[in-house]
Amino acid sequence: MKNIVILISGGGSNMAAIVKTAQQENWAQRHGARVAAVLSNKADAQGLVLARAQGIATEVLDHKPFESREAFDAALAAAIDRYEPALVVLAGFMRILSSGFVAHYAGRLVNIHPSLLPAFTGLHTHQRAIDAGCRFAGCTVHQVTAELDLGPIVDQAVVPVLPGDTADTLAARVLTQEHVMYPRAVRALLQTL
Ligand code: NHR
Ligand code: GAR
Repeated sequence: MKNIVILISGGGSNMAAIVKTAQQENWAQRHGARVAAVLSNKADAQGLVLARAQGIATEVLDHKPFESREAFDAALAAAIDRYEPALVVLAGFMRILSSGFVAHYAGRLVNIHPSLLPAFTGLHTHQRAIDAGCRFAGCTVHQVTAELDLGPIVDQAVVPVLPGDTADTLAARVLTQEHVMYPRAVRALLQTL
């Protein structure tokens, strides 16, 4: 079985979209793949509730008690590796990962980022796209490398920026596209692994 481990920090709607698609399309039978675990650095991440309700293993690893980023990343990698993952999926995971962590998962670590990369790497992408006067925004699935948000692009989706948009209304429009694109991208990646 190809195990997928998903890392979240918050709502987990992208994680839920992947889990739902995996069930609907019967990835276990058709692709020999399953979502084996959902890990969060936040104990109160809403996505954990959703994952538990689906019978998926969940773990919380709070980054705050660790004395360095590297120490947290080493503990996180140890937790992930217990599931022997074919693919590690960042879905609203909010901690920057050190180069050692990224190297350990080279070629099997992906992220979804809420902008049309390489525009607007980092945080607060929607407000920055509005402030820049962008007519279009969107989201990008990319391989994770040590360079933040600049790994090879796997797929993108575009949405219009509409008059009167706020960061929240634009984020909601982008998020609906994320939910379509990310399960599709994960399925395509699984077939290459
Ligand atoms: N790590 C590496 N090495 N490379 C990438 O491309 C990564 C990554 C870790 C996360 C997701 C990314 C996004 O899609 C991601 C891509 C968090 C931050 C951030 O500044 C930036 C980008 C992303 C995720 N995090 C702060 C930090 O100090 C904490 C912010 C918070 O807790 O709210 O880690 O946008
Ligand atoms: C998504 O829009 C995702 O692209 C973005 O956060 C949201 C998470 O939603 N990711 C980042 O900003 C990573 N820094 P979700 O938890 O409901 O999937």
